[in-house]
Amino acid sequence: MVPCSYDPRGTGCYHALSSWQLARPLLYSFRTSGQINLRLETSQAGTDQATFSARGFRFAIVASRWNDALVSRLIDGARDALAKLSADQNAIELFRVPGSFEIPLCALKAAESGRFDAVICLGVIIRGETPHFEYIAAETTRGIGAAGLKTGVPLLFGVITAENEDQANDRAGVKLGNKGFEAATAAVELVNLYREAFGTEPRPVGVARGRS
Ligand code: RBF
Repeated sequence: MVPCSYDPRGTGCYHALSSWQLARPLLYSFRTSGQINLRLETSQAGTDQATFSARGFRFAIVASRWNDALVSRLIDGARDALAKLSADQNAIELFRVPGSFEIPLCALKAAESGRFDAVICLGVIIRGETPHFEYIAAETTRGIGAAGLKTGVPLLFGVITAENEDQANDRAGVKLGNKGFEAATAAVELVNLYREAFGTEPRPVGVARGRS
């Protein structure tokens, strides 16, 4: 049971978290205090508790303009998640690029700038009548993954690849959650995980950490 819902259009109740998140051995629950409880699902439920918050971390959102009506809803979802988790509003920067194909390079530059703890990539790719869909989707996915591995900065994949507009619509806040909200939530989880597990500190506001 996930008590958090994301329903900007008021079309009904559904979970903000996708099935893969629900299937994981971690339970998420949002609190009004702007923190997420992360609980390991064990027979001793409640004993392994960690809490995470976006406070003090800096986030870039890289979003395409192609399919703008849908992508704008992903951006709203991402902003909403970060606000719920107490991110500073001036710690979020939005970069718009023409299409999803351009997301990886902009995300790489954002990650390399040293100004962000995580980069949230948002786009909508809809299958058309030509093979472009395959090429753009594959290159966008590969490029975002490569940028994350190259820089060591968590890059979140909030790019919808859909057969048609209805499918994309469902994933941009109508029936199947909002992939922007989910990507931003995952970003906050990761920056907290990396700080806890590997001691990666948040980047001080206004101080760029250059490439070494
Ligand atoms: N960009 C998207 O983000 N989503 C799309 O569904 C999409 N479809 C495209 C279909 C065609 C035939 C072309 C030529 C481009 C498409 N793009 C799409 C734009 C692409 O990501 C990129 O911005 C442009 O190709 C310019 O490099």
